[in-house]
Amino acid sequence: VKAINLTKYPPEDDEGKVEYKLKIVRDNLEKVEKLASQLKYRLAEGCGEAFYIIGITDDGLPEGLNEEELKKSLNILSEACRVVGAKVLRIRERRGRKGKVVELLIRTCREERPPITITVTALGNVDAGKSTLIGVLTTGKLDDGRGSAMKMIARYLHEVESGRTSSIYSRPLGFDVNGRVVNYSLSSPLNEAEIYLNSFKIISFVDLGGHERYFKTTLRGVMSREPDYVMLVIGANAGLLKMGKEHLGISVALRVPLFAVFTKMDLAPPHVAQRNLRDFIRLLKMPGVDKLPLIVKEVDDVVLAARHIQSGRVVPIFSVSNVNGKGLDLLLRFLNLLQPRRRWEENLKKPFKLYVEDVFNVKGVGAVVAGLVLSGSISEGDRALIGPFKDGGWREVRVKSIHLNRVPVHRVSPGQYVTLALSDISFEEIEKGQVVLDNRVKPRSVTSFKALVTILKHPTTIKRGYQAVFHCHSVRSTIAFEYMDKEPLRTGDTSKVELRFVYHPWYVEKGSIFVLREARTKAIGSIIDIKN
Ligand SMILES: Nc1nc2c(ncn2[C@@H]2O[C@H](COP(=O)(O)OP(=O)(O)O)[C@@H](O)[C@H]2O)c(=O)[nH]1
Ligand SMILES: [Mg+2]
Repeated sequence: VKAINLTKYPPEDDEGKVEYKLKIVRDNLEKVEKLASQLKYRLAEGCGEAFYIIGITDDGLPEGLNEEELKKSLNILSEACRVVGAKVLRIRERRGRKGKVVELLIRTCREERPPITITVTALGNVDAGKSTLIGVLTTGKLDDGRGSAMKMIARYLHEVESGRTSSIYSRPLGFDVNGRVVNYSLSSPLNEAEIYLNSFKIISFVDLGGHERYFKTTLRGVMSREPDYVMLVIGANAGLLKMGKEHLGISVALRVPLFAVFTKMDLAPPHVAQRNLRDFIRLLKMPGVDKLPLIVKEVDDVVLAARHIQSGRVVPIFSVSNVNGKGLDLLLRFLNLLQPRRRWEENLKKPFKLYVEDVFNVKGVGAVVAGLVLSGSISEGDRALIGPFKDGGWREVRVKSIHLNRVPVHRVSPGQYVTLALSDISFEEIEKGQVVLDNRVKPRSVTSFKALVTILKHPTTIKRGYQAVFHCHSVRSTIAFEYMDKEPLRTGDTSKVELRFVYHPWYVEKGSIFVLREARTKAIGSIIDIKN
């Protein structure tokens, strides 16, 4: 395995949101213009956010600048920022060969753009402190160790929520251009509409709300919301228990980068917290998991953590107390710097696609479906297809209205978790796992497909005819093994297989990653071909 050097900068990339500058000098006015247009490009690449590192060469060598050179460089860069309407934040400083190297975060302050949204799913054992941590982070009010943070959330939600019930829910944490938490300045810190309107970046925390004990809900939380990151929460006094280990396994298997938060630092005796941290680190380094722990102790580590977590190899580890607030500042700084993993804009030109994760019957409105927009966009009044139904058929429906973060909107785009009110169909007819598609596509109702499957765990052997539950996006359905290149299959085996949906056709695509599960069996696979 290739080692990652956390303190070295890789050579500069022409694409992307990171720019290196050794020194910025003013020769004439044109220079600022040129700098501004380059900045605009970097900002566009980062959806309104860019990183500038001053004092290093394009090869990533930290030369460093003296105070005078640095001041001049920053002045010119600030001018360029004014031209494009952006803000500069200094996030990290270190010594180079001849002086300082400064890392900057630049954000556009233009109002029109929607906030960058990053989905973080909280996993970990029941009682680890997940809901409390999310509550404390999103309200800014500390917990009393007896569940007060959650009770407070319930009170706030009573004000803003209209009795929506769902096993999985999300809570937004908004940051403004200056990296300040928007929630804390609101009279109701969980007012989604206000957060959405005032934030530059939103961390949308997904909480399984007590359902983390069920493998299938956990999978749903990780698969259908396509999180950018998993936040593995561990009680410092109890350590990573059995369920937490299972959650770590799921995140690793699905290749979702993760960070860990040890809570209850106020409660755990230091030697117990130390031992549990050591055990967790040992687990991270085990073959098959193969991660690089990064213990975050100071601001410097935060910047490294936010940069390197994206590789999927590095696992930043935080230690906090939800009761005395210790460590939360570093975690908040980290969240403010966290980058979206997926470039959703690339999916904008593709046909509309949304898997139905939830169905509601709303009084006076009718059938409402909720799900993540995976590609394309849809507007109020548009027609769309929904299906497949049990007989393989599809139905045309009309989108009556759209809600995003409880705010009515006319149009939605990829990466947004939305609800669509549909007409020409009734609530009873819709099933979770169906897909809403652009009505110009001719969708296939898939019954069989070829896949590459790896058996993560199975007590005996798998032969033809074996059945398990297939999980992909929000599809949950029984499949049967029709054929396998290698028969029988045992734990650790990887093989090409043919799978068939036993009771119901579904819409799945080549390249989709799925999980198979049955009693004590777990397997992961990817679809390589659709059969008809
Ligand atoms: N002393 C202390 N108690 C905490 C802390 N975080 C959570 N708790 C308490 O631990 C209990 C379980 O927390 P909860 O958020 O429900 O855990 P979840 O099941 O992972 O969502 C609650 O009574 C919290 O008040 C902490 O940092 N310190
Ligand atoms: Mg909870």
